[in-house]
Amino acid sequence: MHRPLSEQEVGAYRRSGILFPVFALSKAELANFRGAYEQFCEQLGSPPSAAQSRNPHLFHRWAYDLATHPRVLDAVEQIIGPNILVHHASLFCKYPHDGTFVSWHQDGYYLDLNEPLLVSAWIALSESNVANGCMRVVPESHLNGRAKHSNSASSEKNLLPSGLEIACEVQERDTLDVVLRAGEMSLHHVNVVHGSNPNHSAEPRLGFAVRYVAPSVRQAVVPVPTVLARGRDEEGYFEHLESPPAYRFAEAIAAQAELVRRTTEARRIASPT
Ligand SMILES: O=C(O)CCC(=O)C(=O)O
Repeated sequence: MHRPLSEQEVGAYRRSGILFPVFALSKAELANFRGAYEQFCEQLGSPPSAAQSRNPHLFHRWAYDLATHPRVLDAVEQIIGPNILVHHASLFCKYPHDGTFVSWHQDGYYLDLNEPLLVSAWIALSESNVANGCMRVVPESHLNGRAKHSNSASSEKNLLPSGLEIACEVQERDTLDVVLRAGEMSLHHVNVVHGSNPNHSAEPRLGFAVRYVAPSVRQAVVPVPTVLARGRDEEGYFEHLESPPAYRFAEAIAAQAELVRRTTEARRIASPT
C-alpha cells in the first residue's frame, strides 16, 4: 500500500479530529470527476435535489469510482485499518448566493455507532474557501464523545435533511475553516463538530463526502447497503452492494428515490417521534 499520510498526520487527525489538506485527485482525475458531476446536473436539468444528492455511489458509476478511489482508500486505511466499507456518501453542493448551509452537528449523533471507527473524506470538486462556504470544524470536539442535538435547524436551506443541530452554542474562536483546493480532501472524525456557512461568492462550492467504516462496527439505525471497498468483512453486520452500479440514467434516478423513500420510512418506524 502507498502510504499517503505521515505518522505525524495520522497523530494530528487523532488529536484534533480533522486533517487537511490531503491530496486526493490528480488534475486529470479532477477534470474527469468534475465533468461527470456536471453531466449529471445537465441530465437532471438542475443541480441535484436533496434525494439525488444522497448515496449517488450506489446508482451512478462515476460516484462509485470516486467513493472507491484507491488514493482516498490508502489514506482511510491508515485511519481505520485494512478492511474498509463505504458506509454512505452525499454530495454537498452550494451555488452562488443560494443560501444553503450546514448546521453544526456531529455525524456520530445520527449514525449511532457502537464505536467511532468511521472517517469521512470530504473531497473537493471545486475550490472550497471561506467565501463560498467551506466546511468548518471545532478541532478536538470529538474527544468529548457524542453531544446532545435537537432538530432546531430544520430549514429547506439546511443541507442536513434532518435539521439536526448540536444543543450548545459553538464559539467562533473555537472554529477552524477547512479550506481546500479542488482535488484535495479533508478527513474528519465521526464525532467532530462541524458545519458550514452559505456561499457568498460567485463560484459554486462542490463537495463529495464519503463515509468509511470498519466492518467490526455495529449500528443501531437502519443503514443503506455498504460497498466493500478494500479488504474483508468477516463480521457480516452490513449488507453489501453486490456489484458496481450499471443503471441507465432514468433507472438510477428512480432507484435512488426509492432507496431514500425506504430508508426514511424505516427510520420513521424505528424512531416514531
Ligand atoms: O459540506 C459541508 O459544508 C458539511 C459537510 C458535512 O456535514 C459532512 O461531510 O459531514
